[in-house]
Amino acid sequence: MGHRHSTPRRTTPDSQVTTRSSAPDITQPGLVIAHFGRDVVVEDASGQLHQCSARKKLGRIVCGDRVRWQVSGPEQGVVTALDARTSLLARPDPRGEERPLAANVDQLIIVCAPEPPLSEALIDRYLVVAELIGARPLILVNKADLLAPAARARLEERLATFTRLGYPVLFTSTRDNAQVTALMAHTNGHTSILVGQSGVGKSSLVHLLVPDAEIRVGQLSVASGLGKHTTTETTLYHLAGGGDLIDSPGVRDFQLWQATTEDLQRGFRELCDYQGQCRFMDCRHNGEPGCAVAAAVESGNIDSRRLGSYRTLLQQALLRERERFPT
Ligand SMILES: Nc1nc2c(ncn2[C@@H]2O[C@H](COP(=O)(O)OP(=O)(O)OP(=O)(O)O)[C@@H](O)[C@H]2O)c(=O)[nH]1
Ligand SMILES: [Mg+2]
Ligand SMILES: [Zn+2]
Repeated sequence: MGHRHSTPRRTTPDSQVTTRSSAPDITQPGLVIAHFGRDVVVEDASGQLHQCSARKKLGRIVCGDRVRWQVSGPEQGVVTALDARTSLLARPDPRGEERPLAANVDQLIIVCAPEPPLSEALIDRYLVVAELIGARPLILVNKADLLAPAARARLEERLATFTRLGYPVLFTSTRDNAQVTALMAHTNGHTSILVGQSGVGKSSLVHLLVPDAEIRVGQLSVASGLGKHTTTETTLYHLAGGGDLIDSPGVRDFQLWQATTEDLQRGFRELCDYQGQCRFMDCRHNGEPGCAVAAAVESGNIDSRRLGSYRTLLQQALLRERERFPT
């Protein structure tokens, strides 16, 4: 593949291209704060945004990626290299193909609310993803202001299984500053992504946690040339207290189209404790005789709803494996 240097230098006298930090052909480090197909918005070391195209061989570059890039015009550039990722969060498109969504995330904030109705099965699926990419999960119940005490107690009871498994559960309301401050203690110093159904309040939380979010959105729409920016795209913001927060567009449903049976056994944390204790070495905890997990459900050590959720996902994974390797 031939090299393509010698980006034409603009000759306009007032052009920014001649300043040192934006001199062409000098590779600089950058952080991807938004992506639109093959185009990305890269933030340079001084916080300036540049719309960049990415070389095809680099694959899909996403929000949170650290890259090397070069100026190719005023506020424009080309990404030339992609740094190694510590994690990659992907989400299947409607055809079941994985699309990377965000990179280098260390905390997955699973946002739920009383409205739209909360789904434990959806939380289970997000928890599997968090376990698999090695991100710390945080279950957030937003719009807590809508909950009367009795309804709140019922919801806490429904979520107690997650707490018992060691997953933090936090109630918040964007109508209550103290609760937003409590959330900051969890986000400071981390690269977190907010995920969950549409309308649970992810973007509203971002606007409270990131005071200059509005300004950022304005800069981003200028840099991307796409006009008014909406949460149809994933966007990274810097937190005042250190760390980053990524807002992602809401989902109606989130399926684990690529998870293997092994992934599921790793993704359901409580199953790992029974590894090697079943009669069969390759027990899938799906009704086999002498299954230690089934015994743990009987004795109340494993939640039967969680096992049911695991088995539903297992059936889907087995079906896919059969389709892929027909006998
Ligand atoms: N009562 C109440 N309403 C809230 C709260 N947080 C957000 N809302 C409202 O919920 C609606 C949806 O909020 P968004 O922040 O747009 O939700 P989102 O999760 O970003 O939705 P998508 O971008 O579609 O995924 C808005 O009308 C908010 O004002 C809250 O804590 N309490
Ligand atoms: Mg939103
Ligand atoms: Zn078993």
